[in-house]
Amino acid sequence: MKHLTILVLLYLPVYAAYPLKGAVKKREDSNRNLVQKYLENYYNLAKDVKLFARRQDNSPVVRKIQEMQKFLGLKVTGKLNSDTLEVMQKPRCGVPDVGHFSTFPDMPRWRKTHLTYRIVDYTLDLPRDAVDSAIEKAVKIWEKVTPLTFSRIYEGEADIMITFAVRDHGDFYPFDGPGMVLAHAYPPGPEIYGDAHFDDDEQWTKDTSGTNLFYVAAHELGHSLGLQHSANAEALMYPIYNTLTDLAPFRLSQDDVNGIQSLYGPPPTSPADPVVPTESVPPETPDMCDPTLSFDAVSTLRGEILFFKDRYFWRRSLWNPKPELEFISTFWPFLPTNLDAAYEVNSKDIVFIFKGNEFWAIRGTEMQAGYPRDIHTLGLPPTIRKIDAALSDEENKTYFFVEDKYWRFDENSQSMEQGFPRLIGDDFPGVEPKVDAALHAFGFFYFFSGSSKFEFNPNDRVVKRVLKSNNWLC
Ligand SMILES: *[C@@H]1O[C@H](CO)[C@@H](O)[C@H](O)[C@H]1NC(C)=O
Ligand SMILES: [Ca+2]
Ligand SMILES: [Zn+2]
Ligand SMILES: [Zn+2]
Repeated sequence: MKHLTILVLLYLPVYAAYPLKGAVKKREDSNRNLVQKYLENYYNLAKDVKLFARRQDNSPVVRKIQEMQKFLGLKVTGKLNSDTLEVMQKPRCGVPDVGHFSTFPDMPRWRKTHLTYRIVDYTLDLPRDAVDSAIEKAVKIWEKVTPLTFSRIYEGEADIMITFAVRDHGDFYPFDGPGMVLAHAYPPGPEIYGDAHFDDDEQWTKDTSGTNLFYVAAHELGHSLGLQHSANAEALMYPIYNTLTDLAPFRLSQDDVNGIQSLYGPPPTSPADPVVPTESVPPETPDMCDPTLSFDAVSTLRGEILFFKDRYFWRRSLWNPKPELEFISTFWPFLPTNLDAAYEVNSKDIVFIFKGNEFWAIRGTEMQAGYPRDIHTLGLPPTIRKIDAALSDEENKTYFFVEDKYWRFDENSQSMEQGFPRLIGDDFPGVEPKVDAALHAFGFFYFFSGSSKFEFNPNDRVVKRVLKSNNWLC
């Protein structure tokens, strides 16, 4: 606890400068407890974290506060300002926002498309049929956008066991009385995995006068199906419970739909289509040595090469011959999955990431202010809905590849150059459109197309070699 005394004195110096009166002291103590618990519970702050006596901008606690501010969409200051304290006191889900990838075994999705759920016990706040219908409605939300089907069972072990409980309830995460934590749920797997627990010290309601059961259940079922928290405040999977004013127009955000479909794929298009899980469900983890492997996007980042695929990426460092597979969300929780393109502007230490009509700018793990932006602000014509690939060369020229054409953008003047688009086939002879991903590295332009990679020399404008897309990984 000593280190948090230091923390609070550092960041709320107004209290430290005067003799502490009882009320201020009390508030300070409760803020201190709140911050410590919040960062430990949701941001994986180590319980024995050491703080330095003097202010350190990169101390673990400051970094955790920044991480939290970024995730929750607050101004990133690293300081416990009133906005931050206010958000920390809002009701929320009990599942951590970051840092559980290593804690939970790696079982992020169900390997079957038919799932069972069981309502094991009930809250007394609502009639039973109101609980039944709230849960059923929450299940339908996910059923509609995936190939998954659900059935309710009344005894025995269901995939998703739903319980209401107070305080200690047999897992390591006791509930906390009225307010704060509303519920939590476990990712897919056997036994407790997949289960959803609701804090019965909340006032559960059908409408929005108390805590709306349907809304919280829909969020928790997202976890039961394998989703983690989203940093997108519009998303159902955002960790904070936003007091609802109206439920009628409830719909999943695109962020939620993208997330769940990256795990299970979209629903079958018509009832006549058979559900073929092997086709509609993407492979668990892509195999970097799969000879047919293609990439969504490839970019350098501070001397490493990143290969993006679905919701993963491989990091290939020149210092470490063994590529590491990571979740995109571990590093950049605000980014979508299944990216379109990525490129680094070395001189600015920024990587730009593209998906659909949006793009993001990141420096290390930080999102730059003012993003995502619309790709048309770069000067691409309105008919372009997405780009396929991008790279930036040492002249600060960025190439955007779309179908069989490309545009060139000047990073110095921040404008699209005249005379474009041009045909890829005319200016990069030997490169086959369409391009999945592109990279500027080692003096070459690399074009990834399916399982092939074209090594193009921009000086004499010829393809030197055709390689396997994954030859740097495998
Ligand atoms: C590229 O941009 C950086 C900073 O934005 C600048 O310092 C550098 O001179 C530029 N290089 C060229 C070749 O224009
Ligand atoms: Ca609670
Ligand atoms: Zn949650
Ligand atoms: Zn529990």
